Amino acid sequence: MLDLFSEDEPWQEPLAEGAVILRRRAREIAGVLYQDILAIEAQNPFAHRITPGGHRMSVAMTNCGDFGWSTDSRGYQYSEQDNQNGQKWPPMPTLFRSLAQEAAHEAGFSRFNPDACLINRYEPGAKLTLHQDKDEKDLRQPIVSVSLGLPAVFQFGGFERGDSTQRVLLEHGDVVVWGGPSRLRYHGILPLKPGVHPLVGAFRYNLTFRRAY
Ligand code: MD3
Ligand code: FE
Repeated sequence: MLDLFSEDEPWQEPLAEGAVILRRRAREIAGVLYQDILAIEAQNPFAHRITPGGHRMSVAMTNCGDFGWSTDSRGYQYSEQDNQNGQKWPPMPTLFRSLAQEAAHEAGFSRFNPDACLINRYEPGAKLTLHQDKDEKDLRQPIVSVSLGLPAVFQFGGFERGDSTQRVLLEHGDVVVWGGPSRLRYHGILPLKPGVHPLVGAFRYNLTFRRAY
């Protein structure tokens, strides 16, 4: 049969100015990415942080790279050490860095060199409320996100919290590059539906590659 469009191959979906979804882009390397996540977890376990407002986050987090993002009673920040154990973050695996750089390049950002990778782990019911990512020094640098495991409904809003949002399903292997004007849009993740993924079990993982400094 003539195969005009195969879902085995990655494809691009423009989402908004500066934002493009590279569907399934990380599928073939997902197994290795997952093993890398488990090795990072062994050095720096996932933790549910407490926000400055005193709320326990439903998403569990760890980081790798020169800097890691975390939150505690003092606020939100990037730091070279984990404030929970005083240790440096595990190094960013070579495959993580090359995936992020290639994806950014494919989306038109040729000089992206991340110094931080935040790893979010969602269990069923876990969510991320609408927020902006603006703790990074140079907001002209994009963010690259990689989704693994269970699917999630992503909310993509405008430049003010109350702006209307569009909903986009992010699935296993999807990579998204968020730059240009989209960099400061509000976004979030709706509560994860229960399920079991053949590679990662009852979780969704999201890697976000950033240039913190
Ligand atoms: C749009 N993570 O870690 S990834 C985050 O799926 C975060 O865990 C979500 O939002 C997750 O900050 C969403 C998609 C994403 C990441 C960063 C963005 C979308 C973005 C930055 C600016 C605009
Ligand atoms: Fe975010």
